[in-house]
Amino acid sequence: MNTSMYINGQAILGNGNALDVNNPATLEVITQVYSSAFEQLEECVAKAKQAFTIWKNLADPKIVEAFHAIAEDILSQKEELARLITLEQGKPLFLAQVEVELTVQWINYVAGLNIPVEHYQEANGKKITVYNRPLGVVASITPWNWPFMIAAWHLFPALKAKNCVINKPSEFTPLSTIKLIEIINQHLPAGVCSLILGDGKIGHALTQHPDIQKVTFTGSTGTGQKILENSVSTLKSVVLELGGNDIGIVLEDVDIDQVCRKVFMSAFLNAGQTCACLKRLYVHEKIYDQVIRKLTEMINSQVLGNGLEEGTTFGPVQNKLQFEKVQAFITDALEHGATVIRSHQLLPEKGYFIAPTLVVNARDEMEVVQKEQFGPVLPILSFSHVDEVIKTTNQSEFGLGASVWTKNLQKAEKIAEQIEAGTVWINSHADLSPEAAFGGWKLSGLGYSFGLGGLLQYTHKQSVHITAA
Ligand code: TXE
Repeated sequence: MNTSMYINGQAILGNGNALDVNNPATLEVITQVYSSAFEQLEECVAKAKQAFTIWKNLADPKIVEAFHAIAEDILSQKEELARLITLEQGKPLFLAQVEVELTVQWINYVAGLNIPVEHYQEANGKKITVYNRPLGVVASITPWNWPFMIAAWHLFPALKAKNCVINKPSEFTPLSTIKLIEIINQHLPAGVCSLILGDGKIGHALTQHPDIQKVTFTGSTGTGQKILENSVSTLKSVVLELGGNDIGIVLEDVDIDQVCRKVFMSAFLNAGQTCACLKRLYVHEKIYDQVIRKLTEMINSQVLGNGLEEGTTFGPVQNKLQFEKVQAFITDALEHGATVIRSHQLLPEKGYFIAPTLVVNARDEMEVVQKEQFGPVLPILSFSHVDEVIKTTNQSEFGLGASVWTKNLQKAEKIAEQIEAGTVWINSHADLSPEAAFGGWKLSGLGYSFGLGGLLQYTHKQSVHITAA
């Protein structure tokens, strides 16, 4: 199993301390990876800086060709990659396969984007051309929930804009990212895409480095704030995709069965460990009981287990900290008088398994409603007037996403307009598109990913004013 970091295109082992990589479904140690030593980080940045002098001048068709070749290689290794994702992350194999497929879709989409050039002509004859130039070396810090796909979300736009990139994956799930960087390095020049390994300490050193021009980060709000603080002395720009507490608002006119199926998927996708998951559900009081009944059926139909075993539909939570955090939310809700409905499946003996859980009669002041649970627990509240729910939505410190569920699309669009969040879905949730801007308002983030706007986050503007001599 490859446990190397990548400096200047070379696979080498870290000189720092050894970190266990665990299988969250069995608690077995899969392997150990060695953290990068600080001298290795220095070397990595220096080599990336050197590689940038060549990469920034490469013709775009060559980059496009390389991206398509990388995408093909990934697709041809889909099974092996998906198994690796399941092994370290815990999600069922079919979902890990989807993660690989979506990654390929995203890479091909980014390959097709063109960086625009603007032209202006002034009355006095002066011409102005506005370019989007690459930044230099970009640092990417990725989390453990969708380790393979989120790494690609960071790397490919930055590379397409002709930057060099250094990624640091989560210490909990480095293996699939190592494989991704290995494949990328088979197609790109040395030093263009590098990898360092380790925990937050090496992440901190990377994001603080004076030769890093930009940091792209997906993870917790607290770490995002530290990265932002780190960017001040060198005025680095940042893209921060942070936590959320996405609301779903279900109006009384919906087809309950259909909506519950989709709500279930959007709330419990990846055992609820997705920033854009639906995290609290507000249901009109007239259909509240019916929705609870249907969602109870849905949680009871899940097959919990090791994602590598056939038939598993629901995996464990990825790590111990997250496991304890989610359990604490359930305890708090019970202590505050909520009714908790857990799927009636027996839990596997080992592993960070939490049965999919509904918190019924939840109230706004409960922690599981106020905070991001990032796990398989959905609080469900009832409402009588939608205006109250819009007010509650906007009181949140987060502003990542929200959804409105109704047959009345006109009404839904009016509600969307009032919601303070980067994305509002109508009759779906968490279904992202490579074309549409994705980013959070308030404590959910800074900057945007995806689409041309996401690509341009990895560029500087340069205006060239040309006056005839
Ligand atoms: O995230 P961290 P954690 C949320 C979710 C979860 C919580 C905590 O609510 O419960 O965050 O998860 C690296 N400088 N999300 O503690 O610490 C770290 O090594 C630079 C939302 O695991 O933010 C890892 O690579 N880097 C989310 C990455 O940051 C540092 C996905 C993320 O870890 C660092 C995951 C530092 N000082 C959790 N400290 C989403 N938005 O999708 C840590 N890291």
